[in-house]
Amino acid sequence: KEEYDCIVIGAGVQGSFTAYQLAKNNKKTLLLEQFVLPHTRGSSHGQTRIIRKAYEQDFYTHMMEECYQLWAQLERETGVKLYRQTGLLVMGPEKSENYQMFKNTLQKNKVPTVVLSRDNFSQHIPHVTLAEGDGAVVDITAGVLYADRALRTVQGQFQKLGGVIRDKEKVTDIKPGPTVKVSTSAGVYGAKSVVITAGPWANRLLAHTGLQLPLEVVKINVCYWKEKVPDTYNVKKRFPCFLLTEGEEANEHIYGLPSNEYPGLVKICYHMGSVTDPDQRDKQTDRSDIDILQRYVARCLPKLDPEPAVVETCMYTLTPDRHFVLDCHPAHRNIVIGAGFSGHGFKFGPIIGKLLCELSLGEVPSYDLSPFRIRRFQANPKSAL
Ligand code: PYC
Repeated sequence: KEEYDCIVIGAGVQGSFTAYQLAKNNKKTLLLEQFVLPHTRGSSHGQTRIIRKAYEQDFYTHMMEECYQLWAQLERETGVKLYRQTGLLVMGPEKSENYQMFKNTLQKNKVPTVVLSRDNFSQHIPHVTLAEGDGAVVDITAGVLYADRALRTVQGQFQKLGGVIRDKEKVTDIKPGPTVKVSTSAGVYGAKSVVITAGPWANRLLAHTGLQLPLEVVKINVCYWKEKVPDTYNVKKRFPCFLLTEGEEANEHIYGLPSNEYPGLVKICYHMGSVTDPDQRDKQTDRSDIDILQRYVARCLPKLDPEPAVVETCMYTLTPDRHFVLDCHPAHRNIVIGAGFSGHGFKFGPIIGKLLCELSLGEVPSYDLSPFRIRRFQANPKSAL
């Protein structure tokens, strides 16, 4: 059997950055992926993602400070452009707790922002309706990450450092021990530590180790909306990404990105979907998230056709509190878990990679991981399986 210092299971954004960090630390690392790479069957595909420091909780904003630097470092190392600054417009009921949490976190952490008043809103953000009672603040350094390109780039760097990627190799068993034994559809490997970053498949893999986490997998309809007049909401016209904390249509966030990857099409998604089996996601045909978005687009984005022109699929793996799981396995400390990214993890890839690498090397993690520990689920039995 082939021996490694570490095996990372799942080559999405979190697994790929973890493998890259391990290889940078001179660890002999194997990155396993069940599908042929690149693929669109998990949660890391698509041309763009939002990057932002605007968050309800400080701890994410703090992590993003360093994370922006790590994205820039990867850009410098490779000469590949991965980030484009657009700003992020945060809107929501001025008096709501959620909107105030975003605004406070930005201001407390001295993130460069512009607060827009109702009077000057349409001058800065034309063709968007700000609902009665809504406030608006722009996180200036936010922008777009080129997601597919980022994934290819980090995997390429990992391989340049001597890392091994084996795709189309599904893990069939994990046997914990001082040397963890990982069996796949193609072979058996041993490693001093294993990192599980399998996205929607996390619990399937954890079942081999006697652990289940309270994770729920939902299917997201990623909708693209056609501009009635080309380039109204275009990245080149400095139209920003946006986030509506809550609105007339629903309580969950609505996100938008300026037209960029598909000319004339603006990406807008609802931050919730319907429960799915990750291997059967095409069987989940619920469109209630699309109905919500249609009503929102008709109300607030008058220069878009309120019928999605393209609908793509993604999956979120949700935890009960929507915070990540970044921890060692409670019974097998050399098995490390990165899971439950709850639809907002992509932008954190470089810092998650660093943290999971630190955990797998037995180092003290660079950030306080208490919001991300598994024991929080045990403290609240309702949220544990
Ligand atoms: O976390 O910014 C985000 C995001 C946008 C769409 C889904 N998640």
